[in-house]
Amino acid sequence: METTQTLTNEMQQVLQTLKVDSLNPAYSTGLHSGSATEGGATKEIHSPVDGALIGSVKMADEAIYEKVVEQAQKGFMVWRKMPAPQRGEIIRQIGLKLREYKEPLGKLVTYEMGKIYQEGLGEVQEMIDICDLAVGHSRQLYGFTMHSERPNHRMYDQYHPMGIVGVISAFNFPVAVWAWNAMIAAVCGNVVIWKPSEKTPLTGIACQNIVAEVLKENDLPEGIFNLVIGDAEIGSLMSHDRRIPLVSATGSTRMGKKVGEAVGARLGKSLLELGGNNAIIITEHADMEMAIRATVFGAVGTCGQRCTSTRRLIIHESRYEEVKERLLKIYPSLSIGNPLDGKTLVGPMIDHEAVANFKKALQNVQQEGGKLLVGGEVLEGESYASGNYVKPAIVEAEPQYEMVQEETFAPILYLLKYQGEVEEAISIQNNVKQGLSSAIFTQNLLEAETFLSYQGSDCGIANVNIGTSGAEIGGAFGGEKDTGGGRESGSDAWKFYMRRQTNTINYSTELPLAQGIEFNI
Ligand code: UN1
Repeated sequence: METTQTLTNEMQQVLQTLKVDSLNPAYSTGLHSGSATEGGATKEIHSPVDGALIGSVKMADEAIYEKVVEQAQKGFMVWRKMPAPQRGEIIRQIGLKLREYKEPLGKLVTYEMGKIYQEGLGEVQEMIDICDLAVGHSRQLYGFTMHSERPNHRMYDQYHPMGIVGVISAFNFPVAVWAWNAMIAAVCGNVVIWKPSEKTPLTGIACQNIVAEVLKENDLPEGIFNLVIGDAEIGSLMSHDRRIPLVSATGSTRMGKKVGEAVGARLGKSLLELGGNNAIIITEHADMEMAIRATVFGAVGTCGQRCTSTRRLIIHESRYEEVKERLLKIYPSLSIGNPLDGKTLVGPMIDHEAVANFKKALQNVQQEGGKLLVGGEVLEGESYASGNYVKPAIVEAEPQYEMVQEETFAPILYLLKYQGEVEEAISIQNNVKQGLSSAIFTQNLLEAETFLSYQGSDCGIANVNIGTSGAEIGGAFGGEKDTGGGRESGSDAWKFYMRRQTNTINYSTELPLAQGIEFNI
């Protein structure tokens, strides 16, 4: 971002409240004992909102990374000894602290990432919600008891902490996705090393400070939650590091494959939440009002930069013209601009590279035969000086187009037509490499249940009369195929963060063998 403005008073205040003194390299690595001479290159962070320089961070090098891992190992020795309900108490306090800081943190998310303030607040709320869920888990890390086939034997399974959990997160949910992983991992007795996106490290520093306050108030070591700001090199060190038994990574399929391969090669565990190519099906029995609202939120919310964003709209031919007409009325009236302004619905994209990808995808799809119906322009003028503001686009396309098959992380909605029964729409929806989120709008029970059945959507998330984005934290979140197969957040996702052990205890004076085997010596 070439346009560097000075920080507004409001933002200076926010940074102060969150104690984000990013120019202090110690904070940038999460090591409060660090010194200014340590670390690699310095990276400037500019806001996508106005191009202003928000701060500079030191990128970690291998030496810093080593220090962070050592710190985490020490933290684990303390943390794993605490009974889970006591760990839950610490997470309860983190949830309270997040409530206190909800507004400044939400604002910083908006300013550093570009999503509208309502969504920035929503993201912090997601963190608070996951803390509450983790507190509940702290007394419910249940295993089963089984009946042994041998007399006077007892059998059960239990869950133990694993050690260090590595979290690699993306720019688009700079804080919530860390919290999903970190709070669940921590309540299970693990410590966390977090590598936030290098595009949004300042919100990472803010979270680190919030958590550090709670740890300090409870006389706990800071190595329980660790931060390491670095580039792909650090991600690679984490993926190859046997001291990190579980790496959870969110981002592109390309990145996830690298992480998965490296972690798999050492037979570690990886939890991958990667690209989506999410579709909404609008059937002939849809409530159009609801379908349109969900579509617009899904397609332009977060400027099309959610992994759950709606990218494809699969419409029954009988409703196609109606949908098109309604969308073409709404799109030109979307307020695009400063995401801190309460009236704005669409903020900027994260950076110039994202804008270039948006333009390129539109160019490519038109070459394939797609028809651009609305949007696609990059906005110019003083209010858009960062150069990151675009008009969300709608393109009439065919399901098999290369661009339609790909995830472009941008506000582009492809309109696709289907004929006949709902099975036809489901087949179009499933016929992509990704498998994260999906939705159907219908008032017809048969269509809805078919969509949810084994022959329905092949995605990790399948919704009826709800859009593709905006999942609650209570469910397990993730998807199939190129989305990576991981599940994080709610339901029983916590089990993946623990080491499972089966225990059999013999309280007899005999030593019977299972399966009735006789072995007399
Ligand atoms: C993401 O985009 O990586 O379901 C996560 C949603 C949000 C999370 C998205 N709760 O849209």
